[in-house]
Amino acid sequence: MKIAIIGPGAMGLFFAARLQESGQEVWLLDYRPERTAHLKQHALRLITLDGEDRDYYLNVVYEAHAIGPCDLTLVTVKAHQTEAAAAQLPLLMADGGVALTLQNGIGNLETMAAVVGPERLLAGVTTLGVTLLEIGRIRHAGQGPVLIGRPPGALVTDETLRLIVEVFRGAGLDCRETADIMAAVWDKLLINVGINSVTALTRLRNGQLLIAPEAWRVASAAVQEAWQTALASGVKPSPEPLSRMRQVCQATANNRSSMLQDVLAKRQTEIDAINGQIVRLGITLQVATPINALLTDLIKALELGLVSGAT
Ligand code: KPL
Repeated sequence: MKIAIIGPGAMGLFFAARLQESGQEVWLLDYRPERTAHLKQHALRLITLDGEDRDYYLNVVYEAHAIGPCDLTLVTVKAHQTEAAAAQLPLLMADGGVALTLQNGIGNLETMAAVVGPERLLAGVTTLGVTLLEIGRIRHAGQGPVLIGRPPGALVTDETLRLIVEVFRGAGLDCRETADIMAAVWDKLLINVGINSVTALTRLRNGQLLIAPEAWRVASAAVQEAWQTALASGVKPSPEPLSRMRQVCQATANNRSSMLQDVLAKRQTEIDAINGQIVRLGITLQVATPINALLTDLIKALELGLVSGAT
């Protein structure tokens, strides 16, 4: 299968390495020329879960034209870069080709659908842990399934969906098809709503949220608001989001959330696609979301002082 991956962050690089290793033709599309040049000249180093170093020579390009039509296009950019990534889709998606978003937050599908329509889109969610150590160096930090499914409006056939799931499995990943991908997207969103902004503001690691009652209270209140918003919008996430958040904090105790990593690296965060989307939906659906509004404002204020240039 010919696969394009837009976004060589930690996840994009990880999927590129594993899919290429399993025999797929993989192309990475980068939007930063200096990083493209680095990745072209140097091998990607992946530190495996066992602490082993593995090197991969990847096909990295700066222009979608150089890739041409693909069977599958993975979108792994940060949420605020989705619009730019979506603009590349018409060049990358072959007739009958499919695009799969594996991103945090909500709103990414709508941005992609505005360019190529919803019919050939798939959504995915993963709790795989991958950390970007520096350009060209990533660490596989935790196992987790990759769930893939058809969002509303998608007309991707069963055969194509199964083939894509098999391609991920062929790369040694625990990939599963799910009938209600929007519930899975919201399950992850509810966790991110609670953990990401609060850890980014307090600089706590995920596990430390469990021993900081004030921080836990704020995170829980944000999740409760998001849960009400989900129900009002007709989505059916799994019950007991707070106990799931607790489990994720335990399972990833030593990790810094992706938003805390963004703040520490002075990068723009995904606050708009996470707590910000809850606030927007809350306004439309008349659900009060004051804690999410406050967290969004605080992170944006923090970004103003931190983000100095392009991310
Ligand atoms: O997805 C995550 C993130 O950091 O974005 C969690 C699940 C919170 C793990 O750190």
